[in-house]
Amino acid sequence: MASHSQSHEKSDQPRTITITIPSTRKIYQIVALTALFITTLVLVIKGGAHIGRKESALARKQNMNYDSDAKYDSDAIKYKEQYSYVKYKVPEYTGKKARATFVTLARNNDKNGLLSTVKSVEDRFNSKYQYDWVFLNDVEFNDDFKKTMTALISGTVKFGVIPKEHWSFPSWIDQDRAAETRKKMKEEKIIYGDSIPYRHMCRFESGFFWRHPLLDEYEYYWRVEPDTKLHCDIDYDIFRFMKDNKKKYGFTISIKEFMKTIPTLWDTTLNFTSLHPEFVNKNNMLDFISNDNGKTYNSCHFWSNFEIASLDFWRSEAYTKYFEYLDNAGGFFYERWGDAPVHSIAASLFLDRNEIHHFADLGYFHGPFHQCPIDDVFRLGNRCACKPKDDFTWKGYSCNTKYYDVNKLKKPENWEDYKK
Ligand SMILES: Nc1nc2c(ncn2[C@@H]2O[C@H](COP(=O)(O)OP(=O)(O)OP(=O)(O)O)[C@@H](O)[C@H]2O)c(=O)[nH]1
Ligand SMILES: *[C@@H]1O[C@H](CO)[C@@H](O)[C@H](O)[C@H]1NC(C)=O
Ligand SMILES: [Mg+2]
Repeated sequence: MASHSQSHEKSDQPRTITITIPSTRKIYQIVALTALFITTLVLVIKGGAHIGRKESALARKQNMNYDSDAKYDSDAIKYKEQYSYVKYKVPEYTGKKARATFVTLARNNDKNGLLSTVKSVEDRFNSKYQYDWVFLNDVEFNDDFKKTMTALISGTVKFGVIPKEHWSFPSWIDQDRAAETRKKMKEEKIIYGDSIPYRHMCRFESGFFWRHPLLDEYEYYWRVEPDTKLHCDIDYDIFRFMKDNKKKYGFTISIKEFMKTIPTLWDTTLNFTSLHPEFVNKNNMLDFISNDNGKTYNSCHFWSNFEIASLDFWRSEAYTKYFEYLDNAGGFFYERWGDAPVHSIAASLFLDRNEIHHFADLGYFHGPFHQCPIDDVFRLGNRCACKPKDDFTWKGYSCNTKYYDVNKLKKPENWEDYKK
């Protein structure tokens, strides 16, 4: 704001000077005018800076209130504020909508990685329905991030800070043991093996994102990560599809996990289910995640950087207790448990298999894998901007073939042409 007023004043300056003729009186006038001009300039700049300060003081105050009070439910209202930056306009959707939102966990420096991601989601889907978008961060989002995302997104955009206790070591974690693991995983060159923030991220996505007060009002969410992309047009309301068809968990890509990151996750899970057999669904999908009827985990999981799912599932007693059990076991820090296997094991055990849905039709990219519909009629009809030969769905390292087999789903005619 300050810099804008400044450049405007500057452009007036040459005009004032060119009308002067050198005489003593004129020189006095010039000096007086220049002084007046500088004073005005200073006042304008100060005014702008003052407004800037006021905004950040407000943001600081809200943040402080939040940090100082862990009872985030009662503080929810402070986060409901909408930013009123410049925003792109679309024809307003007035049809029926689900109670749903996009949710993105990001750092301030993820802004650039989100530009084309958000644009692809808006262009392919959201400009038609204008669903909200919630951004969460372990520190406050800066103004640049907020105004950029607000400008790109057709729905209401909200920014939240994660409470400290959702992004830190729980008291019962033995720090030496956690440090020992990181050292060992670094030596073994396990990706993110020595990272502390990555572990906080995995624990947060497993147990806490859905508890943020900004998500309280929603029933479904769609998780979006920076540097991902939607390849195809989506011309139906995906959230209403979830609700109308009683779906609780939707995925695009499934894949095998790196077992060195989760050596005791399955045994910990078995200990939990023997304590709580009542949570295991009678029509579960154990055969997707285990090849030996539950003795061992086959490492198949839904790639959770994309998720369209029910928040009520994570809020359920089964999942809440499961997460608590895992968190107490400490594997987020003593190993490197990812939110993908945690979510996937829970969905496969606690949901009815009919509540899980494979979105085969969206076209999706998160490095290094693509989902690209191999059916020509569909791909061309939905303007998919991807190459079917890049499609990961039917390749050996994917778990989708297994998913289709255990659920007796019909694969596309030409799927075997895309196995390699
Ligand atoms: N606020 C915040 N967000 C983070 C942090 N680390 C990761 N994230 C977000 O958490 C999500 C997952 O992190 P990624 O680094 O993409 O993890 P990944 O998908 O396993 O790994 P990549 O293959 O590198 O994408 C993304 O939405 C990130 O923006 C962090 O320290 N702070
Ligand atoms: C599971 O429970 C058994 C019996 O209490 C125990 O010996 C074992 O260590 C537990 N496994 C894990 C991974 O927690
Ligand atoms: Mg990622």
